[in-house]
Amino acid sequence: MYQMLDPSTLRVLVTGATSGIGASTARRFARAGAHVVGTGRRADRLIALRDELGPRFHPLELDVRDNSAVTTALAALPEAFAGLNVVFANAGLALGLEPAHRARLDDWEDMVDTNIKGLLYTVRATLPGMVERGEGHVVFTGSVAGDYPYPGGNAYGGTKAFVKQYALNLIADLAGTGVRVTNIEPGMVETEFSLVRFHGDADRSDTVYANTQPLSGEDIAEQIFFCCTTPRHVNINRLQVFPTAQTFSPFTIKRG
Ligand code: NDP
Ligand code: 8X3
Repeated sequence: MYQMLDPSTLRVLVTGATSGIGASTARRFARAGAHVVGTGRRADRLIALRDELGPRFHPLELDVRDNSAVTTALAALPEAFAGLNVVFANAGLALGLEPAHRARLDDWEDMVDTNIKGLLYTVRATLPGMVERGEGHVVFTGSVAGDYPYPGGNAYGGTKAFVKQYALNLIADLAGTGVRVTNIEPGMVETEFSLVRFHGDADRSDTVYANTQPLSGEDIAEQIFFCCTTPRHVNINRLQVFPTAQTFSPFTIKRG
């Protein structure tokens, strides 16, 4: 019988655990017996998860854009959660869907600060320990937006292309260390993602998911759980996951 890892041996960090993919992933691992540290800026959501999941979940209010807060908090985890061996750097966002010449520069800056710099701070605060211990797994939430261009994807897709290439470069650096790296690249997942992208416009965000079947946070959490519980000699570099109702854009041709 094929031997998967025992999830109760996993000490998992999930950034962006207050909603969507991160919340589903925190639930998936904690319910399977792992210890899970969940972060985000909305403390009330983290406390609710702690109430739901019990003492195997440790809430940590954290803005990933604040490097000193990230470094300090992750160096001071309670004993049961220290010695992380899964780091899921998931916190991120898209802001706006305007063409580049009408996009807001502050939206672009916020995406770079969160999706790129926040992710780098998370990795830098946790990777040396995993290398030292000879065991670990870094998982990113990339996106199909980092693989395929689409109108309005401009800076958001750029940040996710960064994540994809950074993941591959980490794999190159970490060969032989016992630390593995996976970039999950989902298509459309129904979460608070579009509500955030459209700056709280619920009518507009609802239209994204109307009359179709998108992926759910649970769908992605299940893929992550699989990647993280494969035996330690197996590394899934990239995993691109679309709902069956979605695929690539055709080429655009302007005529006339
Ligand atoms: P949600 O908006 O539901 O969740 C985003 C999470 O990121 C929240 O927990 C939020 O927490 C956290 N977050 C955002 N900014 C910060 C910050 N500065 N500091 C700490 N936490 C932060 O969306 P998703 O679950 O869909 O998004 C998760 C990841 O998945 C993102 O990286 C997104 O780009 C990616 N993705 C999403 C897809 C989709 O279609 N939904 C498809 C492909 C990728 P809080 O606000 O409490 O801080
Ligand atoms: C989220 C998927 O296609 O909305 O990363 O950019 S998409």
